[in-house]
Amino acid sequence: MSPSTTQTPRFSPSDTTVVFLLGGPGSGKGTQSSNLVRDYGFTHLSAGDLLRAEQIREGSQYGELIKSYIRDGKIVPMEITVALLSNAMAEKLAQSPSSGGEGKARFLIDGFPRKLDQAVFFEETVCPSEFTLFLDCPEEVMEARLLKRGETSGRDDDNAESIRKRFRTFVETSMPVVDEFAKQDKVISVSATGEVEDVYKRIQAGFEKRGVTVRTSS
Ligand code: UP5
Ligand code: MG
Repeated sequence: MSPSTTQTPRFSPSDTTVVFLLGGPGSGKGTQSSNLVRDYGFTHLSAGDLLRAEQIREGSQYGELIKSYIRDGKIVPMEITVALLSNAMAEKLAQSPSSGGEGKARFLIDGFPRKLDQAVFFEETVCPSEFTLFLDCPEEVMEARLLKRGETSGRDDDNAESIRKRFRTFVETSMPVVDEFAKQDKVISVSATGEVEDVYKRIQAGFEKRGVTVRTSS
């Protein structure tokens, strides 16, 4: 995104790599993240997981708000999500500072940004992204996966009604983020149907093309 202000981001892309991982609900973001953490040394930050943790954190002033937004498949106000992500990044960097160059810290931000203004705000205030990995998956495949997961997940939004709302939000609000990054030639788009391992092979091929090197320890 082109910056609209001269604000300096909290983390510099010269020692921190940020990759966004986007895709519809149930496209396999969480599943493929585990593979990417193992083979590329990413620190995985799922915006949805951070919000769900904040929702149940004792003393959080946002618990009820997050709960109702997630159940309705709506996007939580970005100040909350960006603060959670930015603080999680700072925490990780405090534990293991980036050594720059080949040892540059790598963050895989799963399920964020979900709206164009979030992308702009994050890149201006937190860290510009290197690229976006997009998992492209038809709704009927995602729906079947989510309904199956809903039998055991306990997630408030894994029911037919919430899934429908999540799909609508994704198409209307989140897909424009992917389209915008694609215009900037910053998207690796991968078909997310078929076996988990086959999807992962496509991701690896995309990463190789882009010159992302394998790294086994984070
Ligand atoms: N599965 C995965 N890959 C498979 C494959 N190839 N073949 C067969 N099965 C496969 O996978 C979903 C299910 O499918 C699992 O059971 C898996 O085993 C199986 P998963 O990897 O969990 O998919 P993922 O894309 O991560 O699905 P998720 O449900 O997490 O996606 P959402 O984008 O809906 O969820 P998220 O947690 O990111 O967001 C939830 C809500 O939080 C949003 O709707 C929104 O209300 C809120 N939110 C914000 O407001 N702001 C944010 O920035 C982020 C979230
Ligand atoms: Mg997920």
